[in-house]
Amino acid sequence: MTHAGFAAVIGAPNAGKSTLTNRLVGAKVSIVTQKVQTTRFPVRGVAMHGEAQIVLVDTPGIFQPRRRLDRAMVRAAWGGADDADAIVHLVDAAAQLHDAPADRKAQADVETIVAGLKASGKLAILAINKIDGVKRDQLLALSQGLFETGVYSEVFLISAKNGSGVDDLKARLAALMPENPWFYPADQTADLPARLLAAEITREKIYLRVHEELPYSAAVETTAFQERKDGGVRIEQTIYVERESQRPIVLGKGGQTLKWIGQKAREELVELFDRPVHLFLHVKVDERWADKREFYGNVGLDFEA
Ligand SMILES: Nc1nc2c(ncn2[C@@H]2O[C@H](COP(=O)(O)OP(=O)(O)OP(=O)(O)O)[C@@H](O)[C@H]2O)c(=O)[nH]1
Ligand SMILES: [Mg+2]
Repeated sequence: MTHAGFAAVIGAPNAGKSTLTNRLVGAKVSIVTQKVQTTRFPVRGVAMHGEAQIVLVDTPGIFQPRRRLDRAMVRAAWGGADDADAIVHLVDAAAQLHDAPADRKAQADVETIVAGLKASGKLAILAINKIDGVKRDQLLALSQGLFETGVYSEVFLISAKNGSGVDDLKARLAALMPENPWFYPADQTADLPARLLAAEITREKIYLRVHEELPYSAAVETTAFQERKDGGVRIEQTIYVERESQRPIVLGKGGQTLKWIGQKAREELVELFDRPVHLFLHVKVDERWADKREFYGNVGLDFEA
């Protein structure tokens, strides 16, 4: 008898949700950077465990929204949890134990999530992440404190980065999947359309390269995706930034930064699509890209959230 279901991974920005999703799937399905609010819309990844198929739903971080895009992201994250057979609340252990401004923000976000879970009446699995960076004895107090909120059925201590504890979590998720035929072929790992996946990969390289200078204000759109006669693919993408002053940041001196971004993205795309890729990047300034309806529809976000 086969089992299949959805497991949503929710948590504060930067908790490691995408890293965990990729680790559970065993392939890169969602982009990862050191920046908060990297994931902008729910991304599915398919993990197999024996006869069980676990469709992971990596979600945007849940935080105090200010702009339209923020609200849509947070709405989408809770939506992912609503529809799931299992919810994993991923908590960054280090952020809970430290006291920098970013850590305090993360702590407030965790409180909001606990309150949201309480209101939903659903029990979640608490997964305390990044245990590679904290002392063992601190973890005990942390997990006890969180468990006492009453919104969790169980606790796992994991490191999404080095894999510690992740197999146990995977086995548990598999056991929670209801009887169902598989939703995806057993060898499929991702379900984002190629154009969107290609745009995400370029966005990841932008963040990795210019994360300090560029806040959350870049978007990437694939404008052309053409199969070529030689078996390769020609991809054209537009990088949107919000201010004229950000264009030179993305371009870099003599175009060096954009060149690096293009090279790194192309290397990954070649591997992903397993054929030659010709990638062309353009930079456009559009103050209002984050307020355009099409952008939301294209990635499955609710414009009116
Ligand atoms: N030390 C350590 N770092 C981790 C671990 N898991 C993730 N990270 C790092 O944490 C950062 C954020 O990881 P992501 O997977 O992008 O986090 P996220 O929760 O998806 O973030 P958003 O999409 O922005 O909400 C990256 O720099 C990861 O390498 C872990 O187990 N240990
Ligand atoms: Mg993410």
